[in-house]
Amino acid sequence: MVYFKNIPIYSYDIINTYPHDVSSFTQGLVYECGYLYESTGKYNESTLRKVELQTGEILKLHKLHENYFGEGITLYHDKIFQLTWKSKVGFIYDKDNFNLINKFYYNTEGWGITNNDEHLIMSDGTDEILFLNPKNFKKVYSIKVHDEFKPITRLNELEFIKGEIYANIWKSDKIARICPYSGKITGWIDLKGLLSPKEYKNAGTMNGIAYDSENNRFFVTGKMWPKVFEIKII
Ligand SMILES: [Ca+2]
Repeated sequence: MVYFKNIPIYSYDIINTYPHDVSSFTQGLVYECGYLYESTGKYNESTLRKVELQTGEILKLHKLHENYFGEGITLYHDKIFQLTWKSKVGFIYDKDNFNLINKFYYNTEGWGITNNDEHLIMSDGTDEILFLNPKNFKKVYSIKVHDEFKPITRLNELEFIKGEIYANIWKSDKIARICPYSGKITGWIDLKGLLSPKEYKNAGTMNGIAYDSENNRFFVTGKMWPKVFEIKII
């Protein structure tokens, strides 16, 4: 195991690859029962989509109004919660038909979202992670993410996995593993080299972590990446 500033740095093995829409500016990613749910960003291009993992086929697509820049999503009690970047509004959809059920509002930017079944867990681009009541969307508490020396900012797409928060760091090849109580970084996963140099030319930053809890499978992708990778963390 390699350590940096007393924090373990994990590497990866590629278990499998799946096709990914290269026009997809990935902002949120979750997995359930053979399907990925994905949120994409950019004004006038933002979407929510249901994608078959194996084929990359888009089975359902919802376009956001042109004024909204889509951000993170999470699946909570058969509903999809989707953030927008600067509009301070989130959308709640029926998971099965993408019908809009409700909206919710927040005071920060919206970046990533996940949940631990008790709270919605949200990042806003800073070092803060907010824990929200999923019924009234009020902040219950928050944590400040840090290593031994400094705050870790630009926390982006999130996934709550086995008691830890995993976070993409915007413009970085690393995923942070975060203690949800203290905010302390418990590890880094260095995903450099996932895409070949040629693939990387047309691709954006890594963003998108999804977890298959039934089969313990871990998926990552990025903005305009040609592939979704199933990886094993080592
Ligand atoms: Ca995620």
